[in-house]
Amino acid sequence: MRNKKHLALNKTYAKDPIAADKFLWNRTSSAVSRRGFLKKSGLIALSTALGATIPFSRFMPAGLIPAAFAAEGAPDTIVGKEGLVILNDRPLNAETPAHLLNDDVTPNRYMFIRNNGLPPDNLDPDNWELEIGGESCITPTTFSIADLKTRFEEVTLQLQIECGGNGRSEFVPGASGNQWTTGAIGCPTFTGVRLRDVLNFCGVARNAAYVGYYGADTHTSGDPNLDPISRGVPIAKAMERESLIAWAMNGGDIPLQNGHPLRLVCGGWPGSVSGKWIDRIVIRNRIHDGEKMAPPSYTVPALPVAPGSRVPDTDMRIIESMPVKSLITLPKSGFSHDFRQRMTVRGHAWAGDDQISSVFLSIDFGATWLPTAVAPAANRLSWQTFQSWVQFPEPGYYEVWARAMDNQGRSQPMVVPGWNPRGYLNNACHRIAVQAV
Ligand SMILES: Nc1nc2c(c(=O)[nH]1)N[C@H]1C(S)=C(S)[C@@H](COP(=O)(O)O)O[C@H]1N2
Ligand SMILES: [Mo]
Repeated sequence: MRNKKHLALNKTYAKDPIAADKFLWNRTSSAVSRRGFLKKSGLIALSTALGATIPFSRFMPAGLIPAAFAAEGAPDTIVGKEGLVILNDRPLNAETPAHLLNDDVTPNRYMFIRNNGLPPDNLDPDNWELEIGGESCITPTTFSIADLKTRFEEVTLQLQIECGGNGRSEFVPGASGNQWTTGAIGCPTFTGVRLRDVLNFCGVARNAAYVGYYGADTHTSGDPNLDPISRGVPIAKAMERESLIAWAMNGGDIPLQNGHPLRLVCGGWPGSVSGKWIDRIVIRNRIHDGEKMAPPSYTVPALPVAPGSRVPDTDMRIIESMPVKSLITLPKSGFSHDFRQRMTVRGHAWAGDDQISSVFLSIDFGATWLPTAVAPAANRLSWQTFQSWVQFPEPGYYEVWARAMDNQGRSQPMVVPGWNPRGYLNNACHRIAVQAV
């Protein structure tokens, strides 16, 4: 339980992003129910920290940082990631509010953080080693980052990374895990080398089936024999020209929390396949069997199930390409707008391995839909920006809904789709509230 002493520590550690991780104060998933109310445990912790009970606690929104603490200097922010909403502090998980994702290319500070364990500290990029091996690797080889830079062609691509659990908070019955709303998505540029160039250099055996990664982060238990996560992709996805081993994000170092000094990026698939802090890649002759490869992690029922069902592992399939989705990033939900003026609406749409063919907007709860201008993708596996304007007929409360369609003719559902035990793949339409005045 955190007390005032720890809060004071926050201020000191706030200068040091690594240490700040360990002393972040915020709602933790255990202290807050999925409906957003403070649970008893969270309430006790909060009251202890405040030194007083909270008579109206039942009205207190879960994300609220008591003014008493806010005055001390917002202890809940991640240095270099201000504005992100922290969902869990150990491991650190933080999502980006929709309106902060308005940039065409997601800046480093607005890239969400999804950690399964604790990031490495005291890392030394100059002496970082990436080992390529596995039973289907012909010549296992170890590379420094300098080796990668000199031996292989450098590539820069804009690539979307979306956590498989983005949107989890909307499933009923709820699923355990971080209660992501809409903000576990980002699309920065990454610079590195093609994974396939490195794999081919080391020799890919004919029986190669899968490529798995290991990272230098540690399990929250502190047990050095446990991996927080070790996932991967089928060999075909690994060999795509957009699958990268990256050392830079938006032209600078990858932020520590996003995988500095080296990460894998396999865009369009659940973010969990894009390993951070990677120090080992294995070419496997079977489906990789690292941590969180097996059900229920990152798997969904092969066939639809009734909400709340218990699904046997054998009926679960590994999530591959992510579904079509869109996000309204301008204006911010809750915006107040002069109804006599047109209102610009902007956002992004993406569709896993596929492209977006159209994005439509509705201001009348889906009765009618207006087309938008959808910009071409910077490259394959990059989200696409849409823009249009709407005009409200009279003052009042409106919602703007966005609905994207991919080039396979698949569209977003209006309501939360296919319930699954762990709450993955919610691609329901995004909607924002607008007050026309
Ligand atoms: N080593 C390592 N790699 C990892 C993770 C992790 O916890 N450890 N999290 C994965 C998950 S579940 C996601 S969604 C993405 C998130 O990337 P980001 O934190 O840079 O947004 O990283 C993936 N790679
Ligand atoms: Mo994820």
